[in-house]
Amino acid sequence: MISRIDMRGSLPGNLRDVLPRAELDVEAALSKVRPLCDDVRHRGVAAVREWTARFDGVELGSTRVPAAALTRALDGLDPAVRAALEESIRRARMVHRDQRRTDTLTQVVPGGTVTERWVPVDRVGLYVPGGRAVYPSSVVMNVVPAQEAGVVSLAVSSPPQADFDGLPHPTILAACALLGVEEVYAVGGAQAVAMFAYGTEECEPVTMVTGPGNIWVAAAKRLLKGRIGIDSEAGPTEIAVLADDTADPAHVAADLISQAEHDVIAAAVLVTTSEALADAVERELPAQVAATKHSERITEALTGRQSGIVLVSSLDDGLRVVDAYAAEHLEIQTADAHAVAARVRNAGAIFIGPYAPVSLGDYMAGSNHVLPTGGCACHSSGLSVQAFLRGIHVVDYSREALAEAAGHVYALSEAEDLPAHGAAVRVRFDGGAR
Ligand code: HSO
Ligand code: ZN
Repeated sequence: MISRIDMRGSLPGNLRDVLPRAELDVEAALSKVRPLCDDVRHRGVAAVREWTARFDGVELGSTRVPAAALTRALDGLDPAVRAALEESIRRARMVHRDQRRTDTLTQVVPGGTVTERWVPVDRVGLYVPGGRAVYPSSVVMNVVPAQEAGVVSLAVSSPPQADFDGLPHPTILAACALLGVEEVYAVGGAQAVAMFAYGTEECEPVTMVTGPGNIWVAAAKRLLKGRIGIDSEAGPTEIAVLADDTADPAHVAADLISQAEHDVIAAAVLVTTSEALADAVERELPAQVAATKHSERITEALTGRQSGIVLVSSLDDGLRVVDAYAAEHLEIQTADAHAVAARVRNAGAIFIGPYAPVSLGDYMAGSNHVLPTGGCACHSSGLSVQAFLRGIHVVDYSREALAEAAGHVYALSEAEDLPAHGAAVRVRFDGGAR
């Protein structure tokens, strides 16, 4: 069911191009999303309501979810799910609290210091998808780092569901309540991103929008980036597994299936030195897929061109392949997995050995599950406290320290033909004489 690429022998030079990968044409969606964003910009909440009626089939009264609905959702939450969410929040808080930055003061010269002061963004809008993907765990993964960064104003928006009286899914509302988020909107898609970016009569504009979403959400984020900060344009989920003959094929198959479960365009890639393992995983897959609930979606994901088994002749080659692929999630299922993992350069998150499956990271490891997709792990990291902070350089020089630097400033200002730059220093010492 899953395709196979044999790279034993020598690896192709254009590795990145020959590896299986889904393509998402966000650029094409931009032209559709632009008029919608402009409309929200000019007509505010009236436009948000109209686009919501059109796309979600819900006539909104207020776009804001009443506080009572949040309390009701929390009261109605299954106790086991509540306990799991609370534990997920506790573990994520532990990890993200350790990411907090302390200001650093550097004494550059006597009397001259630069302090890097870390300041959280003022207000964050978090988008939470609805429809097929109801992920309270993603509420946790976005809200916790923002809160630990010290963001004081945090709003969540999620599409209204006709089945739930035009409110977002109750599990999403309950997760917001558990996290202490009181400002929630029943708005989805690109109109939610536009609402956050421009503000409406019912929603103050934000400085940054984070959170996953479909192609329209990604397009709106790309369009409005600059006016607002964004985390990333989340693409379809990916798992890569680097395995040798010590890996358990049942585990490998289960882990590939677990991420294929997200979407028909999700990617599952096994990179292995062992043909026997490849054969065994191929035998495991149909049986495990048949036994699982979303078997159709999973089959489509596993048989799609974005998924496959890559055979390599050595672990060194395997590492080159997984580095070129730069997976969102990378599992290392090999002998001496710690040493192999230490050599990986490109991955959103790495899961070591037989007892760290990706689904642990999705919910309960304490790590963040908002990770770079589409190969972006070669230049970006997952969501963290750092994403919500700005480092501001605070420059503090005395008269003596400025005098000591003056000659160099003059030389560089002349070299760049910007004499007024030099003059701004000179004026402080000789009244501006040239
Ligand atoms: N694997 C997804 C996150 C997720 N899984 C949410 C289950 N719920 C992207 O990292
Ligand atoms: Zn997942």
